[in-house]
Amino acid sequence: MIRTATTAFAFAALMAGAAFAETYEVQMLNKGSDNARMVFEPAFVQAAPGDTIKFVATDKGHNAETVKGMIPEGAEKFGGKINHDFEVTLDVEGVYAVMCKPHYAMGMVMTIAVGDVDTPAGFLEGRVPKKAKERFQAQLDNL
Ligand SMILES: [Cu+2]
Repeated sequence: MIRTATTAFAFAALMAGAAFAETYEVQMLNKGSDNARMVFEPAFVQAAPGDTIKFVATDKGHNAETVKGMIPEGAEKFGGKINHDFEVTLDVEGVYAVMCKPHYAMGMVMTIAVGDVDTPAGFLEGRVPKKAKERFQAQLDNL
């Protein structure tokens, strides 16, 4: 009886751990595996609330930060320093647009979806550079 209870507890703890422990690595690159210039790889991450995104400064000269007005209501903006790894844990469900500040106009952007969500209405209607908009659109096609 005691053994059964212990096993059940251990199993429950394991499942809880699995549900909360995901960390997704996103590299900041001068050139992606498809030869595109200035990219986050992967450019789209489907996460769950409580998951962590780790931005890795594989190449120099990049950072990762949220795009103003393009994060879920109630979520906090985030941002890392250029040339530094940076990680953030996301608890609020929704769609987060992330850019590299020096290369935003070159389209260095990526999208994080937290939870089972759709593209918010008017998400790309703000001031978004042409190349960034094209890439956001492609990333949002994953939803
Ligand atoms: Cu960059």
